[in-house]
Amino acid sequence: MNTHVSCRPVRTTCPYCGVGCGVLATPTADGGLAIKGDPDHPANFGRLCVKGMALGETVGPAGRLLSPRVSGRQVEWNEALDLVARRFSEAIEKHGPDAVAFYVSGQLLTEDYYVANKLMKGFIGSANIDTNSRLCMASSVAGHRRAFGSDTVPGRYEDLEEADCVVLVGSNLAWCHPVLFQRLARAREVQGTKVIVIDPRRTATCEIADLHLRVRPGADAAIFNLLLAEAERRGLTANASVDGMEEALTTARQTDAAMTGLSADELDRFIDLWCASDKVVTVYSQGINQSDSGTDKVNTILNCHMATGRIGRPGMGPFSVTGQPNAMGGREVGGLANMLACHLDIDDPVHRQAVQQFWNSPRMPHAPGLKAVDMFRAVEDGQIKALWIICTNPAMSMPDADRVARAIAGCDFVVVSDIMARTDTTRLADVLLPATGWGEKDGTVTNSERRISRQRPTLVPVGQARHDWRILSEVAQRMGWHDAFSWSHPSEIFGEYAALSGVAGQLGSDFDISDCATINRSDYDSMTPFIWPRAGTRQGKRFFGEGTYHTPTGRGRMVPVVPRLPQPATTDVAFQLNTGRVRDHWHSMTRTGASPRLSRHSAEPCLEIHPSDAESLGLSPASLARVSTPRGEVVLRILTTDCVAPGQPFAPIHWSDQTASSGRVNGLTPAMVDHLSGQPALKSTNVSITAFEAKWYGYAVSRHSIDPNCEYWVAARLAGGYQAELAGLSVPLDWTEAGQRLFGIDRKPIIVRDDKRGTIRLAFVEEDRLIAALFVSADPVAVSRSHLADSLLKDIDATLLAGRPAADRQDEGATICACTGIGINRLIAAITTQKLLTVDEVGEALGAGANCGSCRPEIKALMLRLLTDA
Ligand SMILES: Nc1nc2c(c(=O)[nH]1)N[C@H]1C(S)=C(S)[C@@H](COP(=O)(O)OP(=O)(O)OC[C@H]3O[C@@H](n4cnc5c(=O)[nH]c(N)nc54)[C@H](O)[C@@H]3O)O[C@H]1N2
Ligand SMILES: Nc1nc2c(c(=O)[nH]1)N[C@H]1C(S)=C(S)[C@@H](COP(=O)(O)OP(=O)(O)OC[C@H]3O[C@@H](n4cnc5c(=O)[nH]c(N)nc54)[C@H](O)[C@@H]3O)O[C@H]1N2
Ligand code: SF4
Ligand SMILES: [Mo]
Repeated sequence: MNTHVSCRPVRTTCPYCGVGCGVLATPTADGGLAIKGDPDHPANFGRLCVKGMALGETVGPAGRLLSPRVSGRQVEWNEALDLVARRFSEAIEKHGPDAVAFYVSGQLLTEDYYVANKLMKGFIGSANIDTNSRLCMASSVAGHRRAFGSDTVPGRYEDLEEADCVVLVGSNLAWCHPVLFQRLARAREVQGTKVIVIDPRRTATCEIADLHLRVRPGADAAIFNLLLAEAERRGLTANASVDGMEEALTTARQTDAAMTGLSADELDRFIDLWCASDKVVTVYSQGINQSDSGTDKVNTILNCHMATGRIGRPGMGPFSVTGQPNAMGGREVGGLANMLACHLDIDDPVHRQAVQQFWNSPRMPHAPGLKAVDMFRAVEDGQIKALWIICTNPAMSMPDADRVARAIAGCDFVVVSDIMARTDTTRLADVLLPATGWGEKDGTVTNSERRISRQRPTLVPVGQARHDWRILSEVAQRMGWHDAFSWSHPSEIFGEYAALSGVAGQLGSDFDISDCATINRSDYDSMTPFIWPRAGTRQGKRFFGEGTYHTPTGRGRMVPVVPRLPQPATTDVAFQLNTGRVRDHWHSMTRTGASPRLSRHSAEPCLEIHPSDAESLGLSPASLARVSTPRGEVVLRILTTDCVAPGQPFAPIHWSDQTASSGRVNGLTPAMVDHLSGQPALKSTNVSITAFEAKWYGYAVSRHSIDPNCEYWVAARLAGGYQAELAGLSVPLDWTEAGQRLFGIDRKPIIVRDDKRGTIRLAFVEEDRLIAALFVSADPVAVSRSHLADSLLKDIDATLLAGRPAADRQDEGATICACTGIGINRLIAAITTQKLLTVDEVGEALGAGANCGSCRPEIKALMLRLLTDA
């Protein structure tokens, strides 16, 4: 169990999304953490979303990797580190520096990232270090560099509050950047900001939209081309400080509006609103970046802002919001295979030499290294002999993930550093190294608005876990580079990095934080969040507002873009599968999956599909479907909804082999990339869908973990236990035995059969307490999940086998407010009987939506639905 470092609240930063909220974490007597938003942090001013609020539930020792392992055997650190250093050195000696690779993560701290980059680029002498940001931010990076001459995000959060119009394109801000969304929603309430959402799906973000454009998937570039041409016609581009305007305009004028799938009226409204608002911010995210023409799409957005001068001043600008807590820090520190540290250019010999000199390093690569998709291809081809994966789970998050998993499994030597013992990737490692996790780690991160904040430790590392920077340094030292990796505290690494940024600044880089170069440990410890460049330093406060860019001419570069649509679906593969995130889970769920609170909102991977598609496929709601491509297959629960358009189903990315029998959607996606950025197209995969012919469906709850061995299962945490959704292709001969095996229990269950309805219910009871229960039915099991979950905590009552609460007890239904556990049924009852009219009134009456606010868009949508149904 974790023990305390201190009992006072510690100021730290949330480890999830790129909003980068400040957190006050106070160790509790039971070794956990009490969590509150930091009222003084300028990203969130005290607010936290439900994921941040639940951090205390995710820091326990359960499932953590506690000691180094070699081929599954627990070993001492020295043995593991010696082995890693030796195998990397041998591979380099025999096959050259490009025979090894690091695949790292935007969830590393800047200090970790700096050390990994220094080791690979400066000392091993290869640029084969790439990061999961390739799957996330690479198209934005490439677009920025083309347009601005540097990867600089000019926006700030307050711009969303100061704008007259905010466009959210390919961004589900309500679920993926919830606190920033709340800031926007508040500004809209106060000053009537116009909000436009461009997304083929109707998402929770649309709850605050004045206009929702259901763009044809992939057609965004066409919209921004049409906008550019019209802005010019209206005389808005007269004072642009750009090169290449004519070419961009000529191409833009040729755009066929029909391509967007939108009506002339919708397009007019969008263009009118955008052109009428001097202060306009265009926020974009994965619906733009994750495309095989993502960089071009980014540039169509940047074109509009640069051409109209709507950039770099309060309330205006293009704003690529970063996904991971340190996606931005990783870009600054040069974590991508085609970048050097501090926004320097790996293709520029002067830059390379300056960095080499600063590092006093033996060698430097002369060219960019392998980008993620190519890196795993090189692993597959046997070109990479030693691979180190740190803080990311590529066997589930890379496109064509099964192929990536096979490539990793076939690699000569694979090291994985993770905080958890079992993930889809750790199971493929030769050497497993236990890293410290959030709450234990110590360093800095940069959020979407370029604000550098501290993550501070509150807990003592579990087991033998070590910091990622330290593990990397210890390997580097064993490879013979003692002095260059001899830090004893992250403040020393940060200081060195800041000093390097001064060298970069001399070469014209905008990333210059050299005022921190002499930082000492106590200043580092008391560092308050700051946006670079700091006011008063050489660079001033805002980028590009004066019309000066980082290009050789000092003018912005417009890029002509011919919009391209993804490959259309065919009769064989009739559906374009969209993928993305759910509200309360984070990526492969290694952390959020541990929290009962976060597991309530979506406990199962669902295929959101239009009712007309489901009907034509003969799929009834809540049944199961096989979704397949030539690469693989997943089985998902059918959720019929008109939030998705016909032909465009949506599936979440979060389920891995650890949490579901076959929920890993990247088994389906192709490794097709944008040729400029190397970012894969993860948002549109042509798939076919057929019924999964389940002979039985089951739902299980248990105080102890559940061990399913049927064809379909999805497991989740509950308060006080576990649950599993189940289904099988053949019916077990003996349900008692099947139940006993499922729960690992020998005793006999109470069994209730209803042959007419085809249902069987088993309850395992111990001294009047429910230990486990299994509900089986020929159709999707219709029992109240929330009631059964609650009954785990309470004494069994006679209603249990009915699977729903007694008449005098409320059945919550699906959880909406994860903080209070309030479900849809209680909300409906309260809204209708108490005649509640606003989300705030619901908050006052029930408490729902009044805490972290993550569920406010859903409560609002529910109220609207009740109003229209009434
Ligand atoms: N709850 C939660 N929050 C997260 C994360 C998480 O795992 N869980 N992860 C974080 C990370 S790393 C990232 S990168 C961000 C991602 O944040 P977002 O990019 O906002 O999230 P996604 O759900 O991936 O996709 C956004 C939207 O793009 C839409 N889209 C798909 N195709 C198109 C298209 O052709 N055009 C347009 N305009 N839209 C399209 C999808 O329908 C989806 O609603 O979220 C961060 N925040
Ligand atoms: N189809 C589809 N695929 C996608 C996306 C999509 O929208 N659609 N989105 C893509 C995007 S934007 C992203 S960012 C990726 C994310 O994909 P991944 O980065 O692969 O997902 P995570 O689950 O966050 O993996 C992080 C791993 O690091 C471990 N970890 C956590 N903290 C630490 C630490 O401090 N140190 C170490 N060493 N390990 C730690 C966790 O246990 C976990 O195993 O997925 C991408 N894949
Ligand atoms: S919005 Fe939520 S997940 Fe993102 S940093 Fe803030 S609390 Fe964490
Ligand atoms: Mo991401």
